[in-house]
Amino acid sequence: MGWLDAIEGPEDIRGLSPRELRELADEIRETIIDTVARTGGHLGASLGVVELTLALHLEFQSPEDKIVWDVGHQGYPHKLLTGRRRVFHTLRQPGGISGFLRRAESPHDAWEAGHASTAISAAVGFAKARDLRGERHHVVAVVGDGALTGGLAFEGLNNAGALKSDLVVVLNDNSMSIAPNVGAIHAYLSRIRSLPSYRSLRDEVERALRHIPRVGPRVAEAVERVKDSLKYLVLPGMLFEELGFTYLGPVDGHNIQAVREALRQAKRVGGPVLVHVKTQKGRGFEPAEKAPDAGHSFKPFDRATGRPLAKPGPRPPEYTKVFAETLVALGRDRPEVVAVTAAMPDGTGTQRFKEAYPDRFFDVGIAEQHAVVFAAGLALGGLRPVVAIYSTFLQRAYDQLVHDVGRMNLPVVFAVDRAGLVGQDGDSHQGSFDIAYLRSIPNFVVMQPKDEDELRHMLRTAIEYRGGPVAIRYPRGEGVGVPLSGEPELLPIGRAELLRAGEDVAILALGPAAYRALAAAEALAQDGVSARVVNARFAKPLDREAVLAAAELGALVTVEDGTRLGGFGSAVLELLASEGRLVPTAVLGYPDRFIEHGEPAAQLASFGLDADGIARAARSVLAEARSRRSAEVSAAARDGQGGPGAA
Ligand SMILES: Cc1ncc(C[n+]2csc(CCOP(=O)(O)OP(=O)(O)O)c2C)c(N)n1
Repeated sequence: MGWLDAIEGPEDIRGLSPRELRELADEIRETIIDTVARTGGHLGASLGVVELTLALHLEFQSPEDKIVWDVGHQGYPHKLLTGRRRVFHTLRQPGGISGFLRRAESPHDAWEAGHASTAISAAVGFAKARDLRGERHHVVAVVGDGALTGGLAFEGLNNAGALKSDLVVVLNDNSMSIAPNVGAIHAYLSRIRSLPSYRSLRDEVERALRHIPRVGPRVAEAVERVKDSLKYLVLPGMLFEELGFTYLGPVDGHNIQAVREALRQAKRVGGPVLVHVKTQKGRGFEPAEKAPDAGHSFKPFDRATGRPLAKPGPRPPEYTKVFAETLVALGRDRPEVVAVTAAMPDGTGTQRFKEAYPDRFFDVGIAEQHAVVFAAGLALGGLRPVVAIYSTFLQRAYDQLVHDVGRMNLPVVFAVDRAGLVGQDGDSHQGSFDIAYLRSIPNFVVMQPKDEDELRHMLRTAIEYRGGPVAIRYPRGEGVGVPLSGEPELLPIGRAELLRAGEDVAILALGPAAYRALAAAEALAQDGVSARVVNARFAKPLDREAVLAAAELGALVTVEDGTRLGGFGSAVLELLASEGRLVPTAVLGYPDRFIEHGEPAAQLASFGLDADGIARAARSVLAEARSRRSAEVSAAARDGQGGPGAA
């Protein structure tokens, strides 16, 4: 029995001695490592904040005080301390607790995220609401140095400095985003990381001076003035001071007492205060500490070695890998091709492009908006940017897609990875919306390959297309296992591919759903139903001829791995409606709700998007079409009997 077993909530850690707290920290680490070895998850970030989390819960009284975690992937120690110890083994499992913070899980989860850089803005909102309602609790945002590369974080800092409400921002600086952090702010933080803590020394002097009666305050003011002129030379954190924050630090984030002292000081100072805490990502688990991403995210692994548990047999390559290799190959004799990532060189596979062509690769940090506008500039400057961003994170750059790329009709290629269900990361990360949000922008071509080989063709097609922006969406994980053909081919824009002839019902599928549609057609054939299967390839422009020809059969099913609202099926219905050719149609896609974490195959089945579901939908539209037809026939017969020409 350890300390952790007795902890039901943060109040239970308050009586522990410094030594006991350190032992508790060790137990928290062990529990996290053991659990993530089985479940997979965000190990590195959580291991890095164990002591920081303890210090926060010791100095702040959650849930009255609001602790606002950025991203939320570092929330495992927080979960263990706030009543979720017994269910922690269900982390990220279907029906289990989330890998991020969830308001529905605990009153201690003041905020929920998944995307980076939101915490400061949210905390400023919490602080202002508190002030206006005359409440007195503390508000503290915890934000990583990676998240600080996101423009939104600076919008929050800027506003906080102006509003001047009491607010503590803890900068959890581990020098890492997922990959090593990038950019000028990172270089700045690295410089001040190495400086001794300045603030405490200065404050001690000031406090001592103020205690000398009469002369004290005046001398302190003079010291303040001297400090103002000197601080440009010596004070760490000037950037934050200029933004209206009091800067405290840097503090060793693995020393609970030191962090507590800094947090206490922050509460005393009042106004917006930034506490700069230095931590080590992956701390306490050697395979994480040594990993190039400091163990950001682990699949289930062998506890002893940290190595991923091997999957049996050879597996098809992941879409990301095929994209990355094709991009490198296409870049070889196309010097104008450049690659852009927003802090995800490994996740998007663009790291390979970096290795092949270091000068033509750009990691801009967690800055999707900048990535898109930067690419617009690159395109106008004569280059051919390929911007690889996950579907969910590209949402952040929506105005840039519309205003800066679509409107000027610029030839930027968007490689929209993780389009569709993503599994354990859950609702903040599902790639549900990109078809809907991209196809509504004029000038965009939006396509999705049915398999990893077609991805190669689409990438070449997109890079050689001169007509405007192109988005290629493809899912997380393995391809379908088709052989990769020779040279990538050029595909005709806006042309679908007939995969199976059929006369009773047509299934129009976008992406790998085409294979499920083929399996459905096979099952339908057993029942004597002849189903046509079309690989749509394009959500925009639609293959008008193929869609109208499909409608001729009188019964249609559309299938896509994305929300039903405003997606590919909607596009088909819009076309049919505008041509006056609507027929019974089942639009299969994700339901209109945020989709929790889960096992994608099971989720697809529950949405009726697996082969069985597609076959069911086909039978039902066919039945509807037949009953309509027979109703029409009987109506015509009735009309015929009563009509003037009746025999
Ligand atoms: C808008 C957005 N883009 C990309 C990501 C992917 N992502 C998740 S965590 C992370 C790194 C965050 O770095 P930092 O804030 O320093 O936290 P750390 O993991 O180092 O603790 C990134 C890029 C994201 N969550 N949100």
